[in-house]
Amino acid sequence: MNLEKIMSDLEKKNPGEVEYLQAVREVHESIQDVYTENPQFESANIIERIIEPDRVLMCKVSWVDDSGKVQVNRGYRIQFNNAIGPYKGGLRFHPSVNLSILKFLGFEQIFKNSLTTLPMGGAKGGSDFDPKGKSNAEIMRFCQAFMLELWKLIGPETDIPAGDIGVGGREIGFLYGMYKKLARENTGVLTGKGLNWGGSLIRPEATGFGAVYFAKEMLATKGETFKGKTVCISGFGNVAWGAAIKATELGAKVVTISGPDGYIYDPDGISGEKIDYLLELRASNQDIVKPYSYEFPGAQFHQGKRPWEVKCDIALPCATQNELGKEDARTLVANGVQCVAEGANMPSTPEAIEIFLENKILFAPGKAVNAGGVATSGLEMSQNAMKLSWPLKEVDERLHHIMCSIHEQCVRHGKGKDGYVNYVKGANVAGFLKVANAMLDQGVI
Ligand code: NDP
Ligand code: 2IT
Repeated sequence: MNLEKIMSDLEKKNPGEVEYLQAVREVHESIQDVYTENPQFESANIIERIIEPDRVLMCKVSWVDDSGKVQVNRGYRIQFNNAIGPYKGGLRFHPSVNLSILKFLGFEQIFKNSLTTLPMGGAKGGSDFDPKGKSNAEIMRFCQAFMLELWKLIGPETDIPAGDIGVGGREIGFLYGMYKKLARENTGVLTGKGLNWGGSLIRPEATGFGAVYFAKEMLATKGETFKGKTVCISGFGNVAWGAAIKATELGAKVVTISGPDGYIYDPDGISGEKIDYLLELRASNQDIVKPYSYEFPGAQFHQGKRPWEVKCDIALPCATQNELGKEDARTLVANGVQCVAEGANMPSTPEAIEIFLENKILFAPGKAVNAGGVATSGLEMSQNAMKLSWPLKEVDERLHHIMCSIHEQCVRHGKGKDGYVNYVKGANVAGFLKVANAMLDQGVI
């Protein structure tokens, strides 16, 4: 495989799609050896086939705001690869959403879903719609308008969307309501549904819980645990709050959370009623970072800064892509960080990852660490297919078991001669092999 030729061809075809090219390069660098060891991949041109999405929907979404004005957004669904199961992946609503960001997320999702041990292919979608400051009625009208396009492409055995940035239980509800009406069926077409209408226990907190279960396994390779450790978390959304709760439960102290405008440092720890307070603000569409510092006077708000300057043992980036750069990585290492586990998708830049690996820090990528979210979506699909719901303990145990199994796969494929586990390589190789072999089995389609 000629990596540079593949990358330059890809760049010509997808000019300026920096996030997508970044994600593809990382996977390709990791799989060089297995690609050479398995000439059947080259003969079947697996690389060229895996980096091209099966299809891309890009559509206009028109809706009417509360003042009666017509608004126009762009909607997308990228069905990337369904070699091992129906397309599966979240929807992101954020003004920054574009084709490059969704293609990187869809591409990553292929390997993440493969790691979960469940039969799910990779997809992603969303819109440049900004939910910030919108009323419930506006969010409902937008979701309904988006579903008018989306429903033709998705289905419980075809493509199953879920949440991501800007999409939680409320948005899934509005999307589901419209799908149900159009398709005339009550099925598990979306995951992250409400508990009363087909949702699974633990799904809301699954990504954060799973991330901490994974980090717990990483620490255990060094005989360490969460107990008594200081944890820095970025963001405070779907992923971050579950991570904060579980890390605290395991005896750690979470001292930061963040938003786009800065971060909060609370030396007393962010737990219990403080998390309840943050969740209430979040549910009412309000800014959460600044009000927190007024409500809890021991806490400090650092405008325009990222939490990585705070001394910690464990860092859990849980906000967005490329939010942790080279200088942040240097600072974390200088401050003695032991473990960096990515709750978000691709939050560390390639330069930051290089610094973690050079310094032999326990570092694991999003596609392994945050796979608990989509894995629990897979468990929601199983429950929907069986038309029953599992108790909390059962879902949590299954999630825990899946995260341990992902960790094992990363160690199996990522452990070097010196005993250091390169989780980036391990996750990419393990995720890739399963999909590549399935593609070989199924012929050229
Ligand atoms: P949410 O929208 O619930 O939360 C995102 C958080 O990050 C919010 O606190 C948000 O602040 C903050 N944030 C968003 N954009 C930026 C930015 N540009 N700079 C700084 N902070 C920012 O999203 P999720 O928690 O669902 O997603 C977070 C990450 O986790 C994403 O990378 C997503 O792809 C990934 N992920 C999500 C899963 C899920 O199940 N939801 C599963 C696996 C991965 P504010 O709200 O103030 O804008
Ligand atoms: O990035 C992700 O894995 C998600 N946003 C969750 C996807 C899902 O289908 O649950």
